[in-house]
Parts: sequence; structure tokens; C-alpha cells
Amino acid sequence: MKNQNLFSALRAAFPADLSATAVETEDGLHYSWSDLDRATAMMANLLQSLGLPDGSRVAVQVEKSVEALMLYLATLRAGYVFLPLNTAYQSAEIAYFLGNAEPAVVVCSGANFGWVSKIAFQQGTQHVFTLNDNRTGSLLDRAAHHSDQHEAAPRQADDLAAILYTSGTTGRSKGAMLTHDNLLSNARTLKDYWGWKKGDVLIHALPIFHVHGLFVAIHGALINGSKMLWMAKFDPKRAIGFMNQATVFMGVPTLYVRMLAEPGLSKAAVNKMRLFIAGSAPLLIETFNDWQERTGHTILERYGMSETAMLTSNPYAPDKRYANQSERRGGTVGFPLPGVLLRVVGDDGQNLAVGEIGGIQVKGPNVFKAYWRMPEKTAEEFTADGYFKTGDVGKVDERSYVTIVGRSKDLIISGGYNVYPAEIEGYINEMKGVAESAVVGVPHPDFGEVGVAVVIAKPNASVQPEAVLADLKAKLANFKVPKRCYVVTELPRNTMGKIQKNLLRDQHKALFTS
Ligand code: MCA
Ligand code: AMP
Repeated sequence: MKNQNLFSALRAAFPADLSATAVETEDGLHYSWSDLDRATAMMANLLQSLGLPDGSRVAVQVEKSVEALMLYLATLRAGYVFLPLNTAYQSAEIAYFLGNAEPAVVVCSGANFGWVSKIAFQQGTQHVFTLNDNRTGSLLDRAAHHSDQHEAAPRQADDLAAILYTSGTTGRSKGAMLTHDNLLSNARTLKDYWGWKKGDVLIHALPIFHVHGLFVAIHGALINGSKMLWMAKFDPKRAIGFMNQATVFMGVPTLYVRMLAEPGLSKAAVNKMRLFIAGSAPLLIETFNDWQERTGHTILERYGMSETAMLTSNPYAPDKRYANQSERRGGTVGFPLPGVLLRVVGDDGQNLAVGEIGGIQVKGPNVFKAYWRMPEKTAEEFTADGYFKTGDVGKVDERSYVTIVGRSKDLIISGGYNVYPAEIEGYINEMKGVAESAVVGVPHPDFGEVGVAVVIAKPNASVQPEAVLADLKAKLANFKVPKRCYVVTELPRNTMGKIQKNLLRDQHKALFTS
């Protein structure tokens, strides 16, 4: 039977000339296709030499680098399961992920080796390697002793390729299990739908621990044999500077907002570019319009999730399935991708008519297998007929464009990162003197949305807002820390006693935008 390992499909798309540049960094380093091939072989051989059981997880929390990209590819190649972790996560967060996923291998930066390895060994991990963003670390030292030839491990379409943690309404993160075919089918669909062509060059400006930067961007370039211009960290000026050598850019809305603030953004600066893609969070219509006016390009907005990779997209070219419509409509996320079934349902689970607002449910080859070791959660999130409940609220219009109008899940999307209020509230509620708290998302000009914490102190206790924020900062990834905190005497409640978050959001909605 044909090997359905995702790496094999990506490798098969490498150009014939392996000496050509596959990745070019801002420091002027050129990695050829042959470098990618050989280095991933060495790392894959290293992983396989450890004698890990099938299905072993390789958990990785390292700064963005080309070697980190190679580690991802090597994990696929060796047939293990990649588990990327946001570099902002601190010890309590890492302890949860490692405890839950029980990875056989952990890779962290040298600077974090002390605390990460302690947690990893406590959780039973046997192998902890380091990988730094300057091409050093024990992973590379060890891999150097292995052969640069490697036959990709045979994998079935349904075998696991990656686990991505994504939180739920309870604030406990769930690992979404994605298979080789989930990722490969989505990559192939996008290659076609976005008209990837020979000569395309991608500016890779996103972090590589989430779907957008890790799968959509990297698979997109690799499966087209396209070069990537690699930015370790997004910088609007430098990104614009790259555009005279590139054709495709992908970003969360914040990246577009930040580039629009640069005087250097002009039609001339982007005249080699073919396509600008946005997603992960709602793109404001002002950003969409401003971009069109400043650059002459219409941003293509698409929609996805950790559990599903990409679900819908505005068209790049006329879409035959929808009367050859080719308009990229701001404020919408376009059409369900080929192969994706999407429906909007009411509270009773019945399909809603065109234009009516309800819960978005999806089905397709891209939809994940299950949540890691949480069968009851998996069962809750799927319908009897196999549709996945996204937790997003939206509608489909008479032209078949999908619009997301809100979320039924209590989620804040800040600069493209997800923040779950329940998790933050849990931490605040444990603080000395705190009786209760509520965290809500409010509009923000740069991050789109940010968290605001509203706290009630226990009788006779004194709670300082700055102390709450400082305490959170010490424990949680920075992006999760609310940007403001208020200590109040009362929270608005409905007759059932439930906190009315909509009223709190309303009360604070102009904090950053007025
Ligand atoms: C940084 N901070 C943030 C964020 N990022 N706060 C809220 N939200 C954020 N996203 C904090 C910093 O820790 C710092 O706090 C302060 O805000 C200012 O940081 P700044 O220097 O402005 O941030 P930055 O380092 O420039 O990062 C901003 C960023 C980054 C480039 C927009 O957040 C980013 O790369 N976002 C992309 C996320 C992404 O890839 N999402 C895709 C998920 P302090 O001053 O206290 O230190 S995949 C997905 O959603 C689905 C599947 C999909 O459809 O794609
Ligand atoms: P994640 O859990 O990180 O995979 O985030 C997935 C969520 O991001 C989705 O359920 C949506 O709420 C949101 N999202 C992704 N793309 C878009 C978009 N283009 N517009 C609005 N929301 C989006």
C-alpha cells in the first residue's frame, strides 16, 4: 500500500533542482531543498534511534527557526506525532500539556532547559533535547551523528500527525488529534483553491506553533515547491521590505493593521505580490478597505480552526461551484472549501434557511479525529450525523458566502491567539482576597480584541488591580493577561444569578477605541 505519510507528499513536491533555495532568512542564510531533505533525515534517524513506541508524541517549545521547521518535518518523517507549544507558555501551562500528552520526547530552548526538563522528567518523559534559534542545541549535536538518508516511516491516512491543544469553555485545553490525511488533503485543496503556481514565493511571518503558521503557510509553500522568506518575528517594515521578492503573504489581521501604519506601504512596494491572505480572527472591514486602497490588492479572508485546519475561503479565481463568483467579499469568510460540508443550525439542531443566524457545523476530510484522551468531549462536539460543532455563530447568504457573526464559545481572540476567559478567571479566583471575577473581550485597534478583568473582592479584603495583573503575568503566557483590571463591588447578573458578560462587554467596549 502507498505510504500516506504527509512528509512523503511534501518531499515529492520538492523541485528537481535540490540545490535551489527553499528557505531564506532575514540574516541572509540560504537553506536549499537538499539541506531540508538531509537535515530532516538526520533528525528523523535520531528520533527513530531512540526506540520510541508507535504514536509517540514529540512536544516542542522553541523559538522560531528553520531548524524548528526541520524538526517538525523530521517528526512526520519518522512517523511520530508533533505537538507544538506556544513559546509564551509558562511552567503551569507546560506542566498541564506535558502531563496530558505524555510525550516521549520534549524539545525546548537551552535557556528553558532547567525548568522544562524538570517538568518533563517528572511527567515521565525520557528524552529532553535543546534547540536554540542560533543553530545550536543538543538536538542538532545528536542529529549530526546520524545518516542523512532516511526512508519516511510508512503511515496510513488515518494515523496521527500532530496534536494541537485548544481550550474549551471549561478552560481545560483539549488536544485536537490531526491525521496525516487531515493535513495533506487540506494542503492540496488550498494549493488548488488559492492558485499556487510555479515561481510563487511566500513571506513566512507567523509563529510556527499554530495551524496558520505551521500548516497553512508551511504546507502551502512546500507542496508547491515554493521558496519561503523566513521572518523569525513579524516586523511590519521588514515584511513590506520583503515584498519586492515575494508573491504570497499570510497573516492574522493584526499584521495587516500594523503594516497599514507604515508609510512605506504603497502600490509600488507590493507590485510583485500576487495574493494577501488573512485569517485566524475577524478582519475588520476598515482594514480590508484600507488595504485595497493603499495597495490595490483585495485581501482574501478565510476561516479555520485547530480542529479542522481550513474550512472556508473567499475565492481566488471564479468558483465553478458557485456560479463562477470570484469576488472576495470583505466581512465574509467566503465559500466552504471543496470537500467541506458546512451548515448553519438553530438551537434545536435544525438546518436554518439562507440568511438566518445559527451555529456553524462542518464535516470533511480535514476535520480532526478526536480530542486526545477525552472521548466524552469528542462525543459532545460532534452531532449524530458526524458534523463537528465549531462553536462559531454565522450565516450563509443567498450567494453562498459564509459570514461569522459571533461565537457561542466564550473565547477572546487577541492578535490571532485564543484566550479562554474561564482559564484566566480560574487563576484570578484563586488569588488572596478575591471573591469572584469575570473576563471579557473588548475591541482593540491593534489586537482586534483584548481581555478586561472585572473582579469582586471578598468582604473586608483589599484587592489591587495592578497586583492582579502582575500575578497573572507571573503565571500565564503574556498574551492571556488582560490589558486592564477593575475591582468593583457588584457584577451584573441575570435572574438565574449568572454573570451577564454582554453587559460588561458593553460597559467597557470603548476602553481602547474611543
Ligand atoms: C503579544 N502580546 C499580546 C499578543 N501578542 N497580547 C495580546 N494578544 C496578542 N496576540 C503582548 C506581549 O506579550 C506584550 O506584553 C504586549 O502584548 C505587546 O506586545 P507586542 O510587542 O506588540 O507583540 P508582538 O510580539 O509584536 O506580537 C504581536 C503579534 C503576535 C505579532 C501579532 O501576537 C502574533 O504573531 N500573533 C499571531 C498569532 C497566530 O499565529 N495565530 C494563528 C492561530 P508585555 O508588554 O506585557 O510584555 S491559528 C488559528 O487561529 C486558526 C486555525 C486559523 O484560522 O488560522
Ligand atoms: P483556534 O482554536 O486557534 O483554531 O481558533 C479557531 C477560531 O478562530 C475559530 O473557531 C473562529 O472563531 C476564529 N477564526 C478563524 N478564522 C477566522 C476568521 N477569518 N474570521 C473570524 N474568526 C475566525
